[in-house]
Order: sequence, then structure tokens, then C-alpha cells
Amino acid sequence: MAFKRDQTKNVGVDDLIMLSEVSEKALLENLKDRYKEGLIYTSIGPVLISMNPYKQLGIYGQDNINLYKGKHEFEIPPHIFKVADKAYRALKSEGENQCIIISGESGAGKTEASKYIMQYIASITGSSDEVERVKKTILESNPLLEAFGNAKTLRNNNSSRFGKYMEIQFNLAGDPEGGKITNYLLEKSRVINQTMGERNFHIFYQLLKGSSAEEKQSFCLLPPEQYSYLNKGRCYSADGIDDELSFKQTKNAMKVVGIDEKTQREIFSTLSAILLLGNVTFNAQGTGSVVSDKKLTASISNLLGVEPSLLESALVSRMISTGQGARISNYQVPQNVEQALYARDAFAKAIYSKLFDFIVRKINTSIEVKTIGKVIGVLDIYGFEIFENNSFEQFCINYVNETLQQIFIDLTLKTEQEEYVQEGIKWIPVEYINNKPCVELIEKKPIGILALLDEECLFPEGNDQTMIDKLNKHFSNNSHYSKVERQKNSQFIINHYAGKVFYNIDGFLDKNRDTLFNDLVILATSSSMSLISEIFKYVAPIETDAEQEKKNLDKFKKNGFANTSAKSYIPTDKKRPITAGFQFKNQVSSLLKSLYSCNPHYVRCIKPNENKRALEWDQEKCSEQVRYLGLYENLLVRRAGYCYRQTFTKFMRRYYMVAKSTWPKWSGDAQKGVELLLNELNIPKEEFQFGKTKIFIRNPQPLFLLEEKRTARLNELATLIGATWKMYK
Ligand code: AOV
Ligand code: MG
Repeated sequence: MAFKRDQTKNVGVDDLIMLSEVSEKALLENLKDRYKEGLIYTSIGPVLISMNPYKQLGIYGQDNINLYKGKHEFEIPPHIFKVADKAYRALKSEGENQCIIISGESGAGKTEASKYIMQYIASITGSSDEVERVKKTILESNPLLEAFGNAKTLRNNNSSRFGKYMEIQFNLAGDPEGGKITNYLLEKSRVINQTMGERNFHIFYQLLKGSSAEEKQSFCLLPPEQYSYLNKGRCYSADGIDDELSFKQTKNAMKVVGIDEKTQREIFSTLSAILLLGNVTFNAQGTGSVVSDKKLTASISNLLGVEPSLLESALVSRMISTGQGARISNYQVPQNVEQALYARDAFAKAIYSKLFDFIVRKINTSIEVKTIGKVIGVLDIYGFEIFENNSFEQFCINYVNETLQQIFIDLTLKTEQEEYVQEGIKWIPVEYINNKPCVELIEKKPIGILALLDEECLFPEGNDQTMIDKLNKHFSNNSHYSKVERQKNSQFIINHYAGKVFYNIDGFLDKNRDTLFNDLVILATSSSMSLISEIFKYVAPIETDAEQEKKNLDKFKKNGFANTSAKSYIPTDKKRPITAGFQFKNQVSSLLKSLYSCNPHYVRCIKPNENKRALEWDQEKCSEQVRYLGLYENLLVRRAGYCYRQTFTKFMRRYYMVAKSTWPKWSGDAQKGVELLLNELNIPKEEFQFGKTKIFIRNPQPLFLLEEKRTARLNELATLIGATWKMYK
């Protein structure tokens, strides 16, 4: 078998630990030179860096899959398939859960990378009908979720507007037997509003362009320009996206994941109702309001399967309850035009996000497995966002990135350094940013930004201004927080690991409260359409940290109500409204729990320019991303260390055959064997160190040599016995 290291041209170094000069500049130069030659993948030890090529490179076909399948990691150049293969092999050989964490900013190539990983895993596994069905469902879940969860933005024509963690579960034979998708924080504000040049979610355009004449009529569809929820961005098409064709694919994907035709029609009807809701306007009447066009609300009611009069009254009035127990009395409070518009938009957003959750649940049901098995999880989640105007959404997104960076530090840098200490290896300690204090600033109970926000949302008189005053008061001494000294005090700064971010407090409370008045929920659950009544009945199971909850409660009881910290205690009983921030925090903590139980792999995606153009390199943008991703620190730690480590025993098991002194069998002390072997191969002393149980090798070259010799030896043996040696692994 030929040793295929030269099959691609090589520019610079394909692993940055081999750079002759270690600097941020050299790191960037290397990435740039390779990118210009179409070499988009480079590694830092086990971490893969991926540059978006913005063109088809033809490197994801079957030939490439074959090249990477089951290969030892030093044989082949970096590639997304290599990461997938490594995770898969580790799952099989070590029997450990694996996760692949993909990060990078919008448009950097995370979703594409995650799809290549799934495609790779699907093509190297399987045979039985059930395994094939599961694989097909997993692959088809992508176009389906993209239809409902992706949109054209200024940064990316196919931007994911939700975070996703997809776990694929394997049976003992190593074939996919099921899986689970967890979705995070859909950007539902897009349903009602889009920035100039951006679109709403793809599915709306797919429906309008791809539906048949019969469907257009049944669902009362209009041209896109006539919907107020679609014409805000003045953009109805996107380069590289064929809405008509996509609609066919979406329908097919729905079928594959088990959404029957009746439900599909209910979904389209619901989507049409959402769009028409945006066209509903109100006229002032006394202190309240009335809908301007009753025909329109009648048609929406019809599409949603609800009573027209109930829809109207749920939009223009609100039920208030007073008293307690048997004395409770309800009365309708009229809403003014502004309040009615607010209720209308809240309703549209709620229907859409519940519909999205429904689709995720449908996919999950069709790939659900009852047994527990090993998984590979793939995390495709929005990267750090620093915009001109950063709101609650950026705050949540950056919070999750901050915690992911913490895992990265914990798992890669810290454990790496700890291993050196444990093994008694000489190394130069590297300072790394500890971002735990920043995570605590956000999520600590009872005094963290999220907890204070929840507290403020409970006070009827609480507003964005009282909130920012509270933050400024509590965190004046926190080094990760700064207040902004300006006449209009509406911003605060968090000093994230990736840099300072100015957040604008406007809308924080409202977005966190995420209020949908009960009238609308009751209306929806009364729907004659099973889809609508079901999605509104469903209350997502909230995963809470039971132990922490108990501790908080005890403290709460002990300290009494007078204590400020006690006031911030948030019980999980359902009486108190669940805020968006609280829900997100719970999701993040359960995500972290899953990730910590896995062996992690990292893919760091970089977007080379803002113009979506092939071969263009924007030095400033790239350098910024290298910084956000902490790649340079990563390189330093790797350089201070060793690219390979293995227990003496395992090392001997693999390489005993390459040296005369350990061939044909080594039964002595394993460390002694390694010593003899390396000596015989003339590996320079400075290239390795002996730890207590492991051999550490500094650079990959000696490993290439070992691998080369091993392959040669195996071929020799195969020829000797006159047979093709297939089972050499
Ligand atoms: P993202 O997931 O990181 O952004 P995508 O994976 O959607 O970014 O990539 C954006 C676009 O870049 C794709 O639609 C492709 O056109 C192109 N692209 C990315 N990776 C490759 C590749 N390996 N080969 C060829 N083209 C590629 V966002 O979802 O916006 O954060 O929220
Ligand atoms: Mg994406």
C-alpha cells in the first residue's frame, strides 16, 4: 500500500505546530498561502481550522471518503473527513461518546462542515434497512430544518438562525441506530421584521413560489410583496437559492421524517395564517381598538381553525384576573392600537417558533431509540457576534460562546497541561485566558446578569432603565463589566474573551419576558386543527439542575425574604413565567453537561472576506477571527507540548514490528521496548520524553517515519504469506 502523503500539493505547513516561526503573523501567513492554493484545511494538533473557499473544491466525493476512511491520523492531510473519521474510530475503539464542536462567525462554513461530517458518517457505515432509514432521516433533517430555520442575511445567503446539537447514536456494530436534535434560540423576531436586504425564513418564499395553483387557492396565498412580514427587507430572492426546487425537497424531507400529507397541509395553512397576521391593522376606538378588516381576520381564523370572533377579541383585549380561589373574577381590558399590534406580532412569533419546535420533535420521534448507546454529537452553533447594535440575542449568543470557550480551555489547554504535570514531563507553562469570571458575571445565581434580569422582569415597574441602573450598581467592581458614561445611559459593556462588546439594553426586558397573553394561548388550544392545538398545548420539559435548585431553596429559606439574594431565587414551579433567558441558561447548562461527557473534537471555521468571494483574503477580518477563536494561544500550548502521547504498552502494540530489537515479539518492560525501538530508528533525543506511563513525541515527523515503516513491514509480511493483508489494523 502506497504511503499517500504527497497526493496533494503542500503549501506552508499543514499542522501549525510545525511552523518555524511562532507568531500570530506567521500563523496567518500560513493560512493565507494555503487558502490561496485551495488548501482550506490546516490543523493545530487535533484542532481543525477550516477556511470558507466560497467555491466548490471537489474534495468531498467518494474518492476522498475512501482516502480518509479508517486511516491513522498521521497519514493524511487535514480535512473535515479526517475529524469525522477520528471521532468515529475513537467511538468504536474506546467506546466513548464523542462530540465535534464547530465554531466560527456567520458565514464561516459551520453548517456546511456539519453536513459533510454527517455525509461522511453515513457513507462509511450501515447496511440493514433500519440503519439506512435512520441515516436517510438524519440527512433529510438538514434541508427540512434549513427551510424553517435558515434565512438570507447580509452575511450569509443561507444563514442558520438557530443553534443545533445533533447526536447520532450508534449500535454495537458501529452503525447509526438513531439520534436526537436539540435546537437553541430560534431568531423568531425575523418572522415579523427583516433588515433591508435580508429575508424572512426560507420556507415562506418556498411556499409562495413552489406551491401549486390548488395550494395557492386553498391557503389564500398572495405574492410576497403584498405581505408586510415579507416586504420589510425588500428582498425576495437569494443567490444560489432556488425556492421552487427547495419546496419540493422540503416536502420530500417532511415525508421522510414522517410528517404525513394532512399535517403538511396544516403546516402550510399555518404559515399562510402567520403571513396574513402581519397584514392585520387596527383602528382606535375609545380607549381600545378594533380590527380594520374583518374579512382578513376571518380568513386567518379559517386557516388556523379558530372562531373569528375569538381571534378578534384575543387581539384587541386582554383578560385580567383578580382575587383568589373561589372569588376569582375575570374581565376583559381593551387594548389600544399599539398594544394590539404587539399582541398580533407576539402571536405570529409564537406560532412560528412552536411550529419549528414541532418539526424538531417530529424528526426526533422518527429517529428515537429506546436503548442507550454511544453517540457522536455535532454542535453547529452561532459564533461570537459583535455588531454595531448588540441586543439581547447577541448577549445570549455571546454567552454560549463564552461557555464553549471555557470548555475549550478546560478540555484542551488545562487537561493538556495537567497531563504534563501528572506524567512529570518538562514543559513551559502557558498563560491562558481564564474566562470563568465572565461566565459567572452572566449566569451566577443569585447575582448574575441573567438572574437580575429575571428579577427585574417580575417587578411591574421594572424597565430597561431600572435594569441598567441595577447592573451598574452590582457590577461596578467587576473587571468583566463596565458602565458607559454617556448622557443617555442605555448601554453596558461586557469584556468577553474575544473582546469588549457594547450591549444596548433597549428591549432586554421585553425579549426576556417573551410575553404571550393567555387569551391567545387559549384561542390556539381551541383550534379545530390538530397541529395548532397540539403545538400550543405542548410545554417543553425544562431541564433544571435539581441539586442546585435545592441548595438555592435552602438558602432562600434560611436567609428569609428580607435578604436581597433570597429575592432573586427563581423557583422552577410553573406558576412563575419562564423567561427566555432562564430557558436559554438551562439549555446551555444541559448542553455543557453533554459536551463534558464526551471526548471533544474541534473545528474552527474562518470566513476569509465579507464579500462571499473565492480567493479574496481580508487580513484584518482573518486576524480578528484568529483572535476570537483563541487560535494563537492554542498553538502556543501545543508548541509548548507534544503532538503525540501514548502509553508505552499501546505504543509497543502498534510499533513493535518496526525495529529488529523488538521484533517479532516484545515481552519485556514496555518502556524499555520503546527506548530500544526509538534508539534503533535514530530518533533524536530532543524529539521525545518519557513520562511516568506514556511516551511524548514533540513533532510529527518521527511518527510519519514510524507509520511508514510499519506500513512497509506489513506489506512485506503480506507478500511473504502470499496473500493480501487486509486485516492489518
Ligand atoms: P455558517 O453556518 O458558518 O454561517 P455556512 O456553512 O452556511 O456558514 O456557509 C456559508 C456559505 O459558504 C455556504 O452556503 C457555501 O456557499 C459556502 N461554503 C461554506 N463551506 C464551504 C465549503 N467547504 N466548500 C464550498 N463552499 C462552502 V451562520 O449559519 O450564518 O453562522 O448563522
Ligand atoms: Mg449555519
